[in-house]
Amino acid sequence: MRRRNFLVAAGAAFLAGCNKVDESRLFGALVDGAENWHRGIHRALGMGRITMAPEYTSADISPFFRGNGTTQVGTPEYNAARDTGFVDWRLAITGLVETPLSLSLDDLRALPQRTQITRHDCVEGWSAIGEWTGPQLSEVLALAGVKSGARFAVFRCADALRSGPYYESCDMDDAMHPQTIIAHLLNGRPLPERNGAPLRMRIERQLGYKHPKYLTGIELVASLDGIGLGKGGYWEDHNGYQWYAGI
Ligand SMILES: Nc1nc2c(c(=O)[nH]1)N[C@H]1C(S)=C(S)[C@@H](COP(=O)(O)O)O[C@H]1N2
Ligand SMILES: [Mo]
Repeated sequence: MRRRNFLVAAGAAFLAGCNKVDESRLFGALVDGAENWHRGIHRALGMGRITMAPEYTSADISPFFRGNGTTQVGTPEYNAARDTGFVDWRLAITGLVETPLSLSLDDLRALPQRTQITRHDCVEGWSAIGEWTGPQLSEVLALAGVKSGARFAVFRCADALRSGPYYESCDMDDAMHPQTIIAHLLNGRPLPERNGAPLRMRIERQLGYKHPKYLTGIELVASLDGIGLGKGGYWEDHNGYQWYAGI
């Protein structure tokens, strides 16, 4: 929260010193509410598309990357998939794309890979540093071809919590960000089940709950209205978490 308050303060200072922003726009930003304010400032300061989340060295890697939320999926389908090394696992790319795709782990491993050592921050008050490897989401979306009108990427997961399967979403700035990857390795090894085997998103400019595990599908949509209860994610819908969780 201290960082967020700093961001808001820095944003206000930025706007105050910026004569391109007239007062009506400033007023608009203020009445849009704190979340849009946060998002707007984050983007205005160039912290969305352009800047990178900090990356660390191998010496910084946490000896144990804890699991949080679902740590065992527990369905017969998942257990069967896991026990056969996820050979039949498919990631569906659907929605506002020219060519819907159904990608195997081998398909994803054949794409150019990005490895990044980043810090994961959970709102529950813990952090861990890990090295993640996988293709950039932008690479996969380039294969599928993004249709005009796509504004959000929605992520579908294999685990069901109390109110149904986990899901999340991000805007196209985060979807196309170089550090947004579909990770299949943690610290050079296939993901442990607790950390989302076989695939999980890393959206490094966002808090922990924006990194969906046990990924089965990515859908590009024009609006989040029809997704879950309409707030764009499981915790947003069921626990009032903010959709824009930029750090
Ligand atoms: N499918 C799914 N993804 C999820 C969750 C979950 O319960 N299910 N929990 C989220 C939360 S709150 C956090 S902090 C991180 C935890 O990632 P980890 O288990 O690798 O530590 O995953 C996020 N992604
Ligand atoms: Mo979390």
